[in-house]
Amino acid sequence: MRQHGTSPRTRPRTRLLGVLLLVVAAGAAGTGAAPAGPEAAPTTPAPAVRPLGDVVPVPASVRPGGAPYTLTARTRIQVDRVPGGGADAREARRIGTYLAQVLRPSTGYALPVTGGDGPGGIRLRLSGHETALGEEGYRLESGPAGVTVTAREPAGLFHGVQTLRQQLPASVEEDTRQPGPWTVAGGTITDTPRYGYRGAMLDVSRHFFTVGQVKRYIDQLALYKINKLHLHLSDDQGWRIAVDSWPRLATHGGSTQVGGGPGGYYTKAQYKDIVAYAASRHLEVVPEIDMPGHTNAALASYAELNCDGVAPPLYTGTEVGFSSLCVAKDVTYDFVDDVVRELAALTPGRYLHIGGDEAHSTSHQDYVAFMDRAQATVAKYGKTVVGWHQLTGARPAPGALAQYWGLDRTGDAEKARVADAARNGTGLVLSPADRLYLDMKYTKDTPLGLSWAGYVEVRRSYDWDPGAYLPGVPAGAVRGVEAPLWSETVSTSAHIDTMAFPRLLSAAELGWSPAASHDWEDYRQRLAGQGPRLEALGVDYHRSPQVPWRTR
Ligand code: TNX
Repeated sequence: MRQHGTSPRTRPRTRLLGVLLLVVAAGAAGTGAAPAGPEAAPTTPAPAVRPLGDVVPVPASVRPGGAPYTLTARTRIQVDRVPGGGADAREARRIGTYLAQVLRPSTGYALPVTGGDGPGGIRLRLSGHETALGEEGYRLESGPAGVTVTAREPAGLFHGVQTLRQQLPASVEEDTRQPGPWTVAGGTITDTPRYGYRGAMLDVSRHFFTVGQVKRYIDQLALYKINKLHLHLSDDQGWRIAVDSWPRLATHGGSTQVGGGPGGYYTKAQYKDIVAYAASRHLEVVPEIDMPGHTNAALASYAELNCDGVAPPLYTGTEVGFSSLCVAKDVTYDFVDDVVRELAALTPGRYLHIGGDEAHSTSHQDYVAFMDRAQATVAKYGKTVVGWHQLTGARPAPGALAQYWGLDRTGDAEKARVADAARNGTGLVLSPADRLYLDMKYTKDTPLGLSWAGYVEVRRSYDWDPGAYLPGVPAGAVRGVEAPLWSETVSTSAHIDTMAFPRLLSAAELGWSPAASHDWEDYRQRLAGQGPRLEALGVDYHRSPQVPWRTR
């Protein structure tokens, strides 16, 4: 289930310090955990109970109180029978099994997943009456007899399970048996997300990532309630998805990457495997084919797509803005139709992203004409268009989403164009490059990454409000946030770890938690508590000096 990939696992260096911190944490929790006296053996961590709500993203409502619950060797995971059964019942059961798989290796408990609705133990229940919990919300109730997670929809149960996981000690994430105890503070959490779109983008074009590497990232995203995985499947340097009607896109266009090297592509079966794995973690895949610019890999694969009929060589550099599909040729639209049709058929999600950024070698008139036709094709195959925010300079289709990647310092005219589109019904997903681009260096000393948008340390990634970011945008127009990870300099899972973590958690919290909970001091303390968890998962995150990281 958990894949540790290529990432190095770090081990605690100062066991004693860890014990002291655990004692402090237990005391602060005020949950009645037995205080460890001076006689406590330094190698046995004192019982530590994480205060209720000490999770990322912070829940909408936390009411601590009452005695905690401690898992035992006899704990069962009960999944209530759903009246009428059906797909939701099967999914609830599957979520129970997923939770058991997370908890079994470290606790060493059997944790049988059973039907029934008896009291005690861990209980997962779906209830259609819980309308206030919406599509993704949940309630977690913890007391001495057990922990119950209630939701209206399976997605809510899944998110509630992530909260339960984070309430347990970080060592629960280990894949070998740990001492415990496995205690969840008492009280009630009631939680629903601020935004429905909480995304992460992985650029698999500049460097190719295997199915296993993508699944590893999906598992990491799920822990923080991210619900969209945007895959940037094509760019100048590589085409990464098999298309039956244009096979050379993958076999030729996918045969290299930035800096040379073998590249790669997903077969249709592999892509479906990613989509299914993402769905099992309640993430929707948003596939992107970037058009009409960023298309050198396609142009190199088929000479007829070029205005001059000559295929350029494959490209392994990192410049942008030099390529364009031939807007005047009919064959271009046959190509777009075939690609969108095949990709839409593989993708159960609502969205299809058509890029539209940095089309610097396409005239404005051509750009508008091309985007009109490309958007119509997406609608023809039943999907909702997403485009980079340059789409707002053309004619966004009704219902389209524009992904804003400008900066604080982006000019007023460009921001006003985006705001105009938002007032006219275009939804916005916010990915400001100087806040949420995970490929920006943290500081000048960060070995990987780019810095065209500036340096983005953890506080900068967190300390802004998506609801008040662009002037003149109506509240309902902001659909959420997304953290893109471009991969010009990123080529391994260890690279993903250090660039995405911990900044990805900023996006997760901005997307999920209520605006009123925004507080850097509180956030950095909770973030500090994620350090040991990420370590236990084998995630080699950036040890930002802005965060008072806790050691294990
Ligand atoms: C801008 S933002 C790009 C990408 C680059 C990225 C590097 C956007 C839609 N395009 O092509 O990879 O910057 O940070």
